[in-house]
Amino acid sequence: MTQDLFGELPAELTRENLMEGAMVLRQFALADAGQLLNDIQQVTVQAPFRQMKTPGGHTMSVAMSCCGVLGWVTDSRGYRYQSEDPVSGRPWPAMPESFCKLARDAATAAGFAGFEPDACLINRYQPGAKMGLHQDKDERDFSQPIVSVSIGLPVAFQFGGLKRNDRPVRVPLTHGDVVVWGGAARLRYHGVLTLKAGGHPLTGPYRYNLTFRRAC
Ligand code: MD3
Ligand code: FE
Repeated sequence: MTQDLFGELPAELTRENLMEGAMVLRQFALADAGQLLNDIQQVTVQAPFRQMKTPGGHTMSVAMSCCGVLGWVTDSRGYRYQSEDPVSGRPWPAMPESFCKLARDAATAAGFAGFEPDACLINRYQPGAKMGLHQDKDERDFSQPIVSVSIGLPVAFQFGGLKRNDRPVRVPLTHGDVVVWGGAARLRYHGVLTLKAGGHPLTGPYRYNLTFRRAC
C-alpha cells in the first residue's frame, strides 16, 4: 500500500538526519493527511490558491495560499510577510488546529520543543510545477526552525549548501513525510524539481506542501 516510487524508501515511520540540522521524519504526517487535506480545503475556500508574481515579473508555477497570523507574498514590490491576503484585503484564515499540532509535534520530535509557528504557506504543485533553488530568509529569527509537510504525489527535493553554487543533494519526499530544518541547515539553498504527472488516491494530480515558519 505504501508508495515506493523511488524504490528505496523505508515503509515505516523513521527518522533520518539528512545533514546537520535537517531531520527527515518519514511518514510522520501519514495518519493526519486526510484531516490536513480537509483543512487545506477549508482554508482555500477563504484564501484561494493563486500563482503569484516574482519581483522580476515571472509567474510562479506553484500555486500558493497561506494561513496563520502572517502570510508570505511576492509581487512587483518584493517578497514579504503580511497580515492580509492581497487578493481579498482580509486577514489570512486562522491556522487550523490540525496544522499547529502537527508542526509543534514534529518540531519537538526533531529537538525544537516550543516551536509556535505564526505563518503557514500552502504550496500546490501541478505537473510541470517546480521551485528553483532559493533560501528562506524573509523571517526575523533564523534560530527558529522551519517544518515542512509533504502530501500527495512524490517529488525530488534539492538540498544545497550556503552558496547558490554548492551542488545540491537530491532527496525524495513522499506522502506524509515531514522535514524539520533548523540550526546549520536553516539558511541552506533548497528547491523542488519539476513535478511529474501522476495520480494519488487522496490528492489526485497534485502535490501539496505545508511550510510552517515563525516569521516574526
Ligand atoms: C531547507 N517549499 O515554500 S519545503 C518554500 O516543497 C519551499 O514546497 C518547498 O521551499 C516545497 O519556501 C520545500 C522544504 C524546505 C523549506 C524550508 C527550508 C526546506 C528548507 C529552509 C532551509 C533549508
Ligand atoms: Fe523554501
